Amino acid sequence: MGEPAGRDEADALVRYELRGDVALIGLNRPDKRNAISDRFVEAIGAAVLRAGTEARAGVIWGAGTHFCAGLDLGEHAQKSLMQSVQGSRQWHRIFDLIERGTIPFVSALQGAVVGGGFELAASTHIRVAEDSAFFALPEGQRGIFVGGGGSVRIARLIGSGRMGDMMLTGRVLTAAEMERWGGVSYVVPEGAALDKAVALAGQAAGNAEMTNYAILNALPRIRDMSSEDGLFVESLMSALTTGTPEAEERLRAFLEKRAAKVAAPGDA
Ligand code: 1HE
Repeated sequence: MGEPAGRDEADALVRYELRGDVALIGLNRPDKRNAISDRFVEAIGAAVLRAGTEARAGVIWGAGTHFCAGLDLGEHAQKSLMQSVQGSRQWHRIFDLIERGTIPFVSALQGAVVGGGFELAASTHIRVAEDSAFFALPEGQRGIFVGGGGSVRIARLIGSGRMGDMMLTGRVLTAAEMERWGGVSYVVPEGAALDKAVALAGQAAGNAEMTNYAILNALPRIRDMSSEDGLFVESLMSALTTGTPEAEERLRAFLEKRAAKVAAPGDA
């Protein structure tokens, strides 16, 4: 996959680059297929926080031929029960910074998107998969369970029945199959995921900040509410976003014919 050049530290676990309004966060442990250790998940968290202060959207990508092989099983095998619980809780905290932070994230996926790698991708807001991407939850084969938020995020994304199928049978899905299951939004040819993800992040970066904040923080909460409560919170969020100076200017721009119209797919 086409990797970004320039400002990054090749020997760091995470590569970080700011491209305009978009922060590119690269998982950079290709010799271990980007398997996530304790130190690695901390580095991802630091990069996500940095992106939240410097960028208006972010992209998470993986160096090498695989996005991420999940939990570092070598490190995990050495853990006590309590360390294992604490490790999982730390993944939850850090992936929550992605899912319910201040800026939207797009993930660019190729090769293995496995176990914790799928959990990481599920914490991003948009998933772009290359044809080579494959998805699996081999926790059952390893004798463990998901611990990076998958039972919540992946189950809600593709349905707990399908997630259960993946975990029980070790089923491996192609990018096209995962698209049919709703787990990825875009399937692109080899080498095209990063550019597509950066373009989508750029689009999202152009939205009003408060609208993006509401998408990240109100939508998943409304999903967890009753319909009645969800509709009420929706009305409050709607009024709150409308009341910002940014919304006033954007609405005026449309009414004064200074803003782009919505174009039908395929239109220039
Ligand atoms: C690893 C890991 C890992 C690779 N932890 N070291 N995840 C899994 O069960 C997936 C396990 N990995 C694989 O099935 C394969 O490595 C891949 C399909 C991802 C890639 O295959 P391949 O042939 O390209 O690479 P490889 O030769 O298997 O691996 C290269 C090296 O990476 C090798 O180390 P080396 O020292 O022998 O070179 C592997 O041992 C190492 N490696 N994956 C540690 N995961 C928060 S809970 C989440 C729970 C889970 O994520 S469970 C799923 C775990």
